[in-house]
Amino acid sequence: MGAKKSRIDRVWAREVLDSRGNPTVEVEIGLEDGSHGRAIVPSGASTGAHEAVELRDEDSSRYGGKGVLKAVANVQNIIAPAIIGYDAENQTKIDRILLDLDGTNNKATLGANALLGVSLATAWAAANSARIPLYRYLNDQPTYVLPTPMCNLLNGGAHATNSTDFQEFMLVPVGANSFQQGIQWIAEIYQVIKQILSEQNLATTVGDEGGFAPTLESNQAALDLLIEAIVRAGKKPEKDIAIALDPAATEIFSPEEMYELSCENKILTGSEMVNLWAEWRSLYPIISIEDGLAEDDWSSWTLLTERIGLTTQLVGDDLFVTNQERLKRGIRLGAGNAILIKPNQIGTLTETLEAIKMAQQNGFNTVLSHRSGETEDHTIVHLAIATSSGQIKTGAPARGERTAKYNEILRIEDILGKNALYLGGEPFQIEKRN
Ligand code: 2PG
Ligand code: MG
Repeated sequence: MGAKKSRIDRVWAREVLDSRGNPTVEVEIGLEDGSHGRAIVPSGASTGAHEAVELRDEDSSRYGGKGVLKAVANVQNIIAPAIIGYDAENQTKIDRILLDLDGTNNKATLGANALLGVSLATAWAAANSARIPLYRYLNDQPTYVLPTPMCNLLNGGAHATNSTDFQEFMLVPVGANSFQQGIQWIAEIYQVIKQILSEQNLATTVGDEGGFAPTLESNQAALDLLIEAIVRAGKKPEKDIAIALDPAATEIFSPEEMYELSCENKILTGSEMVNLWAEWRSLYPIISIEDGLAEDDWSSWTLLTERIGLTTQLVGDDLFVTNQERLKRGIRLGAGNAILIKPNQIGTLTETLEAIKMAQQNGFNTVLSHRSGETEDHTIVHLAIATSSGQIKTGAPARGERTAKYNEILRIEDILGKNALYLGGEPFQIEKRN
């Protein structure tokens, strides 16, 4: 224990609400010098089987069993006494204590929601104590790469009922000169999509991540709708705006190991899914496909990577779950070429940063990501910038919990001025590997 002013002297947790109206964990950490850090933990819907455990109360008398009072109590009764007195600047030590207290690989004892809230609030407290933004506290450099956003315009799958089988149809402002210009383009296209949907008498209601969720005749119709909107907004598909997908294929993978496209009445094998992605890739300006295959369908992942992996970013979300062991396996098998990074899939900031490092050292692209259940917390923005990830996935350019992230990037871009770099489509390029 150091004699520093950044010693932790208060740890508090409470139950707050996420964007779906479900409870989640908020943690506050106070330091001896009066500095303070706060973090709120997000929550997924299309969660991977290999993710760290999100501890829920399972008490049906509150929030349909989704309460997080046990996780809150774990922070206050078990974690707080163990970390009070330690220096918040020693993130790896704090995270080590958390891991040891939990004692499991999947954070089942205390809950990844309890651990992550403490881990991130510690980092915020330390950054606030140093009076610098979190991204600079994590990595002090003269210039920073702002993340190019993958913005979710059409929601389907587990994030919206009666919609497409595939979960996310996203747009990427690859040709913009700045983040500000990129997000402006996307927000303009968002309004155009709304207009097209009204003209066609389709629903303009939105899904969990703020994208529209119309009932369309096929999954491919969503791509055609995006292209029409890009063009109507006066932008060029591919050159200005590219498409990125997250079909979240684990969600449509049956126990018989088949992919069920119920909106089209089709059932496909792994290799037929690979063919579908290769075909779509040749017809549309798709630069990134996340979870195009299920979380344990490793052989199809390798096949897909061999087929289109040199020209297309193939992102493992449920496949890798921000977990270094699974990422190692992917690197070894040539399964995918990028990793989605969701801190709550693994549970601590240190492990999150290590997963990013491992990916980057092995030529895998890294994408910081929100969850479908989000809050005003914008920590992922700072992580994307600190790690030069160059990419972020954080939903539609609408709804407060999504714009909280975009607005934070706009703020940082404004403050950094010429020291903020926006690289457009460059971070999506695939590093040549032997
Ligand atoms: C995903 C995420 C976020 P969820 O699949 O990538 O978009 O969804 O948080 O529901 O897992
Ligand atoms: Mg995903």
